[in-house]
Amino acid sequence: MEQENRLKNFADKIISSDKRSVARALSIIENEDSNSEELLKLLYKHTGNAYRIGITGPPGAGKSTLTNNLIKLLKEKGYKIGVIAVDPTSPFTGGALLGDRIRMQDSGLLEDVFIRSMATRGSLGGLSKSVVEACDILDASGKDFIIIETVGVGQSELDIAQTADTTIVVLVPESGDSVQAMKAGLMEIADIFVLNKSDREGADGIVSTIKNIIHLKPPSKDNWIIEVLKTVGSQNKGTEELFNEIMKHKDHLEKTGYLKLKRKDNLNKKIKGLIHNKLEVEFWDRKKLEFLDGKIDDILIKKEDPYSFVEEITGIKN
Ligand SMILES: Nc1nc2c(ncn2[C@@H]2O[C@H](COP(=O)(O)OP(=O)(O)OP(=O)(O)O)[C@@H](O)[C@H]2O)c(=O)[nH]1
Ligand SMILES: [Mg+2]
Repeated sequence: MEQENRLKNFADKIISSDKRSVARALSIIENEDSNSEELLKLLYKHTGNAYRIGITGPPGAGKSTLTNNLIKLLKEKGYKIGVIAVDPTSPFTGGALLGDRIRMQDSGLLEDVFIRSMATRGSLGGLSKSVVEACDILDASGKDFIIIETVGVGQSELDIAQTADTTIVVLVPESGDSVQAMKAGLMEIADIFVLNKSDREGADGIVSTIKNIIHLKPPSKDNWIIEVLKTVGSQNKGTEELFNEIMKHKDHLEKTGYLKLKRKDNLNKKIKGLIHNKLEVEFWDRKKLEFLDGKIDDILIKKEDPYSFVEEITGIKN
């Protein structure tokens, strides 16, 4: 009972936008603390008001720089902003990471802006789950916009991007980039393309290439036309245009009813994901793990097959 009250007070503080409580809640989520679900239950009613913007693209494309520019602009317009930066795990980007923090701190000092980095640890599914839950916390705390920065290299990043209402894919004028992006599935998820570092040579050529690729794609169900914008993040050029395009997409999604549809679809996936996790965690008790350990060598040397084993351990026949 006392525990229940404490959690309720905690949730109320988050809803009233208390920065320290929001920070604590994000740690609880990130550590997959046992309290996290109880907290999320209390906050659920208060989510759904923030507009979620995903920014993804290859390492070093300028995602943090653009995020920083957007934060400043949104802030000037009087919006409350939350940012989740999903750290790349690659040790090669360690230096850039530190740079991220420094640049982001610029905006971190602003009122009504909450910035948090999250580490890519644990399982892949675990990461996107924590990131989405972190967004829910920021959402419940009354943010108008939430920006999620991820490096567009893996499946979990694509999952995260798909939970955003508007996904921005950032590319740069470097050879092979657009081809790489296609391979990484970034073409599939982009609502807006940004060619950053367009102060560099070859920018217009890449813009044409991206436009050609977009034209080859079948039109999206909601008939949204994907634009390719040029920015120079380091000079804060093109930020206003990017903001306008985001708002245009937001407006489009709202008017066509696709925002609701997209969120419903995400909710459906989320519930299925939660069930999947619950069942899996519950399933693998010590006895079953030992049972698998005892059998794995026999399966390896083909004395038994994995399908029969699964039938046996689950008791579910085909
Ligand atoms: N020339 C040029 N440099 C830029 C531009 N935008 C950003 N940069 C620089 O590019 C470097 C990488 O920028 P970040 O914003 O950290 O890129 P990122 O995509 O967030 O990088 P990761 O998070 O490490 O994947 C920094 O040194 C920026 O100053 C631009 O428009 N032109
Ligand atoms: Mg970054």
